[in-house]
Amino acid sequence: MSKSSELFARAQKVIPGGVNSPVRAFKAVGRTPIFMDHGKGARLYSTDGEEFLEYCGSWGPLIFGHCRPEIFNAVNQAAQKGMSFGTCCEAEVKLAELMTSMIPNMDQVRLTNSGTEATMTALRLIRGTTGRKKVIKFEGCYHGHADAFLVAAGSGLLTNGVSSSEGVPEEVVQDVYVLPYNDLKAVQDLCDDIGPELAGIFVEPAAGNMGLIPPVAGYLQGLRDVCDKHGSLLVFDEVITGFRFCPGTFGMYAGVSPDITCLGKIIGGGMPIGALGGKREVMENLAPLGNVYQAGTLSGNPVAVAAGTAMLTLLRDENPYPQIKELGDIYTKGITDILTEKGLNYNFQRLEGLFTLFFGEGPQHKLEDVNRCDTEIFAKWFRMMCDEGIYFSPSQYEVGFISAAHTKEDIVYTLEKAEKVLASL
Ligand code: HOZ
Repeated sequence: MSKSSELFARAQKVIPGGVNSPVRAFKAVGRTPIFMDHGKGARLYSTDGEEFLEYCGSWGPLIFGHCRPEIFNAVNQAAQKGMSFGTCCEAEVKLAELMTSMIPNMDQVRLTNSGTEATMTALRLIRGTTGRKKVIKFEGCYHGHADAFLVAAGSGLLTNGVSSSEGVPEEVVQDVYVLPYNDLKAVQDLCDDIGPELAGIFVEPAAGNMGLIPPVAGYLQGLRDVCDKHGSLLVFDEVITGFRFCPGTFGMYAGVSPDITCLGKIIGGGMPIGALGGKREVMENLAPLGNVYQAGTLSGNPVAVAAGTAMLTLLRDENPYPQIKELGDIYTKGITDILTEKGLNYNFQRLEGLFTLFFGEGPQHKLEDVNRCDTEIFAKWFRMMCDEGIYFSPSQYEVGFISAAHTKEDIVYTLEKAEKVLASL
């Protein structure tokens, strides 16, 4: 019996489903989870000693791969001074200063412990600021696991074949309107009706929890215009996209400015952290200045913010984005050539370092398009690539991440394995 299987058997006795986050159970890919022991650069090593060239990167934040010395050393030094104070500390001010200097439309930022906390607070904040209840979200977008967002949500819910969660009272979601992604007209039509009562719109500016779905031309600006027309607030959930496209937000990359941006693990270089930030007049409605409440002992934790500061400083000073783009170009060409050569009707979507190979005909613009994909074939692809030592995010509904720790040789190696596996699916 492998060590991973042994650990999974033990885990199932003491942790529901044996996992602390559902996608990790590998239910959708028809095998048991691989327990990882350590990571280095673009590679993960399992407890059984297997080596994986990986494209999950802890779901995005590891833009420099595992254990980049500057980030590791920052954590080490901070931890030696204390793990948690539950008080103000200089390090949290430094990270906030850095973030607001890198993101022009972020006058102020409130640090949380996860992306879920950030979006949950943003929801309360837009309702508190506007005095309105109604919000719009999109099918297949995932904004963490706060009650109001667990309707037609992406990521683990889609992976497990359920669109909403039990335990969420109807009253909590009755003011949440769900529309198809990338369909601006649907938003405009609904807002002709509910516009004056609309607190705001939540959107992943490039969707990354139903596979990768870029916004169609004009979509994000259209959402901005709808919000402006009705006095509503626009929230970009950038837990997946933040700092993946440029040393700032996807909003900056796309040239559209939201009222609030939510960020997650990415600003902690892999440590647990989250943040919401935006215009001063909105942010100042948060307690203790305003009456919208949010709090947390571990918010602004000195170790997490030290990691984040090291990470964002590296991103700003090293600018790894052209390198990641170049690797993405090589991978895209390689995969599309293989698909064409083999006459396979699958569709590869990619933006810079984010990608998804959809096992169905494309393009994928919205959840309905993704739902037509063959998840059984995806599962087979995932398992066979694992056997070849390549680890992708374990669901058709998640994205892959290319990091600055990957090399051209890594991409070429991955393509060789992909060609072999695609030929035998
Ligand atoms: N929902 C996460 C990806 N979008 C997965 C988190 C995890 O299992 O670590």
